[in-house]
Amino acid sequence: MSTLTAARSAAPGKDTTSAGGFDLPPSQKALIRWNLYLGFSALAFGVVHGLAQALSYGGIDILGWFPGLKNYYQGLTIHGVFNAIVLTFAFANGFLALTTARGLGRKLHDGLLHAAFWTLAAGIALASYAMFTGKASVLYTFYAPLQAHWSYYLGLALLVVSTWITSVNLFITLKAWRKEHPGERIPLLAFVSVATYIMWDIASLGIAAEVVGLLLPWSLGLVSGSDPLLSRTLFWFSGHPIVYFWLLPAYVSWYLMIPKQVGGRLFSDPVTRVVFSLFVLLSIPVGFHHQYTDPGITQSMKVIHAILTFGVFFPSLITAFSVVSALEDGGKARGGRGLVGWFFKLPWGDPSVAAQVLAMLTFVLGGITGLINASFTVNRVVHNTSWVPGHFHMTVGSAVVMTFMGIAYWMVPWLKGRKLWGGKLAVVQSWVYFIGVMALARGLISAGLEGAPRRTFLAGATYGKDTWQLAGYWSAAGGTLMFIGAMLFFLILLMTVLTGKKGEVAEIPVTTTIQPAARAGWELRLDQFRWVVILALILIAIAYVPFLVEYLPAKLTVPAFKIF
Ligand code: HEM
Ligand SMILES: [Cu+2]
Repeated sequence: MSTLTAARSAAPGKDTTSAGGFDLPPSQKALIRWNLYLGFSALAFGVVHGLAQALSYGGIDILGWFPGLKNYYQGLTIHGVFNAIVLTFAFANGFLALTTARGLGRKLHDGLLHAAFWTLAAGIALASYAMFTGKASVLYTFYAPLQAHWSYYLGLALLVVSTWITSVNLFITLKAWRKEHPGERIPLLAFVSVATYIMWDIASLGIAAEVVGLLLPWSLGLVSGSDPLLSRTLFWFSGHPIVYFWLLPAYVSWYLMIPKQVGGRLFSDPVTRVVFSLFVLLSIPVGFHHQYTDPGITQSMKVIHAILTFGVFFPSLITAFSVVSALEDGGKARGGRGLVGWFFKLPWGDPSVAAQVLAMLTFVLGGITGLINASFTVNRVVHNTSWVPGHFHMTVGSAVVMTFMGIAYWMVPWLKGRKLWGGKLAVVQSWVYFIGVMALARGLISAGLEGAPRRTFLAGATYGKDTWQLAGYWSAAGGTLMFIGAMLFFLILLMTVLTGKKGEVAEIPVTTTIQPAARAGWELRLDQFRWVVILALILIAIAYVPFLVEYLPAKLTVPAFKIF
């Protein structure tokens, strides 16, 4: 009998992660909650300028509404940094700390939880100072030779350090658990959370080297020039895997929480472990796919990265299969019939579910457009056009952010001990944001195919094409709906925190698993992480060492550009 059938007949529906009734000390809950508050406050600032950007594609200029804003790029920098870096880091630090604790059934390290939070807060303060005073309008990619104030680089560095401190916290908690559970498999919820941070720890070394080794000394006047190609390469060493650092916390919820929330079960524990291990392995050696048009990198290296990029799509395909199978299991348990009938039987009235299932739908198109970006030749058609933000608002701008919103709908009540305020409004909120992002993406993508540039204040441009006009209206209308959807979310969150009914709140949702973890064989090695880390380092060496050997030492020759 296969393990699968054995599991079905033996123990269907057993929570394999830990006992229910889990709780954390109030001080730890408060810190985790403040991570979410900081992250979502950043989002609130970020989306305000998002509205201006979307309207600009429709030819409408509202920059005058922003007191103190010096130019479009200052706002666009805040939009990118706050949404894509601050929100995602703060959320991961809070959420995956909680899932690790829940998975292992134990509390976290107090001091490290504090240290991560305050480092994050200091990073936000420094980067905000630079951005809001107009000293860092260099966008969230901060390509040299554009130069920002040192406080911007130091602030971003501290944000990364806060994720490292969180990693140490997770590792220490895991180590303590291991001591008490020799020979046991790591509970799946903790495994996927720790794997996410291991991936990011390796990935973030590139950006750390760039900032500490090149940009920070340069902005302080300690070295005379910058090396644009080397800094771009180090940036994209981290810049591709960062998208998995955004996405994997969402996957943690899709794999292990949503099945429970819809009344279904996760298909397979071993498959889930393999998928997260594949992300550790394959997320990093693909950065040159952001540099297809850069000179100074050989064609063959770019091709290697292109091929590996299609490799990292594979675990995402397994994810699509796994997640849909869990949803189908839930929908059928709720009486859904036929090929698609189960989909409509999902608990669409639960705002946490609605937000996350809609998030998954946006990700289908986000993934497909990503494959187009990754294709060596087709990339030329869309490179640096508005197609690109069209693509990533269907990934990080919706699949990830809507999942975070959906998680917040149970997590903030759980952390705060208050019921969610405005449940029905929360469902409406998700639909408004969802329809908005689809319209925005429709506009940006079609304009991009007609050559409309990204990172351009089109409302003030003296050129344009007729075909950009209708597309621009789609973007403007979609962006406005997204903005309204985001504002509704903040309202619901604020009202929950301030006025939500006190009392019993639902437990943290954790799914049961149809196929349990293997008890013997090679799979046990996955829990040691070191094997997959060694393999990942080998792949990274293959992908980057030839370039570095040919290119180094750094050529610090290009003088700073300060346009704004
Ligand atoms: C109300 C919601 C939002 C609207 C209307 C919006 C709109 C836009 C538009 C039109 C652009 C293109 C600007 C240009 O290229 O000139 C853009 C860029 C961007 N957006 Fe959003 N966005 C929203 C939310 C988000 C969220 C939630 C995220 C991520 C979590 C995000 C991440 C980004 C990033 C990283 C960029 C690129 C910035 C750059 O080119 O440096 N956006 N957004
Ligand atoms: Cu990438």
